[in-house]
Amino acid sequence: MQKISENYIDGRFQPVSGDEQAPLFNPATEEQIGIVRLSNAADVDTAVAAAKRTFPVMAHSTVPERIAMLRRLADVVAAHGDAMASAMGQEYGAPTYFIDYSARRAGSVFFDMAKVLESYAWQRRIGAAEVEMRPIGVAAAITPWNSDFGFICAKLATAIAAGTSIVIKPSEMSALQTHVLLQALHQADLPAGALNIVNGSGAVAGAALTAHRDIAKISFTGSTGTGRAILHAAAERMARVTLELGGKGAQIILDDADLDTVAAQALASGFINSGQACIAGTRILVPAGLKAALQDRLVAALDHWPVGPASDPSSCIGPMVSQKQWDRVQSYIRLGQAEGATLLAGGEGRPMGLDRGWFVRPTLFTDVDNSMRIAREEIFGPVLSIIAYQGEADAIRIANDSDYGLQNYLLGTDPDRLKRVARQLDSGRVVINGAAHEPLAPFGGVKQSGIGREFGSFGLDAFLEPRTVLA
Ligand code: TXE
Repeated sequence: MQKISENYIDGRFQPVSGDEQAPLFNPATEEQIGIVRLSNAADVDTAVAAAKRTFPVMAHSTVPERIAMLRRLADVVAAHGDAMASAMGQEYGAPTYFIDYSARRAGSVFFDMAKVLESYAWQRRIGAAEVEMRPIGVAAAITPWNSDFGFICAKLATAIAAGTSIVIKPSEMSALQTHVLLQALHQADLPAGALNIVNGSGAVAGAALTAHRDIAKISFTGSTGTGRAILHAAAERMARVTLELGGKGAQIILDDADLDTVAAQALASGFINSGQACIAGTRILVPAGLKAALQDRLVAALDHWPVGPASDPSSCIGPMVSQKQWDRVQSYIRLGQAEGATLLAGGEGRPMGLDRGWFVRPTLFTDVDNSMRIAREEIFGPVLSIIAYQGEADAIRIANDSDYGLQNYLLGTDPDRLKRVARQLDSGRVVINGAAHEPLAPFGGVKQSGIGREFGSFGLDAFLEPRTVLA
């Protein structure tokens, strides 16, 4: 059993002084595989003080120096791809395809940010004014458990590119993965104090970090409820925030779509990362006249989504991260039935043959009305709702009738129509026919999906403040 009892502060591993601990589990076996010591407010103070001391060093670094740091980070993370993949499988249980995407490609975000720096306009002339983009101050990042490496690397890359130092509090449920990543990051030889990572709970270390007077910027990915609490904490001193929160994406299937292709695509977007993804397309909107035909195809396509542990490379859906998340998904499956939705596939309990582990049966609800809670709330598991619509305008209305607005999906054949519908959707992103992720394009949501954008130059802007000089 692995014991994680150190933070990474000021360029070295330092013992956690807090005396609380939390167990770490393999979600596929429910066995305890580790234990992490949780930081207290004093540990957070130490980390913020180190970041504050180093801030001037980072702020005065040149763009070529930052590009060199980002390239070193990319190299060391790439070199640890196998160790990261193994930790992610053990502690999170992600299926192989997601591990390949998330753990083995985590370092690419550093290259992406280096690319942004090559052409970023730090000095701009606007009429008679000279505008200079300046690092915002010491940054904090709080990250969740559903893609530990991805979130940590993306936020770190942005901080380095901006010339700020950063304190990161990852999820307490991802301590083994974070530990492996840190072995890599340590080798990048960043200025001591540029990167600090504290293990700890949200309630203690997370709250201490977000309330800290020396933190000028908070970048958070996680639940909408916690995002709201962070926004309150930041308001006190007007700290800047980027919040990447929940989602309830719609997948609009237009009436000219090829249903065979669409069924496979809809499951891929709905079950991504075992359904534990803010970008999942969990509401499948289908023309009423095509509903029965699509349902048949969706049920047939479920055969391509076997559930199992990360150790089985054929698994496409892994376990939920924790007992708490498993219970939450089960409660939504019960709720859907109580609300009057029809269970088309799946249901409560574990899939056949998987008696241990927090595995969920991939579940399709149909006859769902968009006012039902299963259509309005983020479930964060492989549970999808099929909703029938009457005409294009109705589809757009239903898609936009949501408290969330992170990522919607469109499936159809007429390119002009797809673009026209996309422009009417109220979300930070719209993905047409399974188009690939564009790493430099802005990512983030509207409404309760969050505030601000990450990635590319938009992400960098959010770690900078313009100063205007009029002469
Ligand atoms: O999230 P939390 P949880 C959603 C998803 C999931 C639900 C609950 O719907 O079912 O949230 O997951 C830290 N001050 N998403 O409870 O609590 C916490 O320690 C500061 C969406 O795990 O938001 C962790 O590091 N920090 C999502 C991080 O916040 C606090 C990803 C996320 O945990 C804190 C994960 C506090 N008061 C869950 N309380 C996405 N957008 O992808 C907690 N934290």
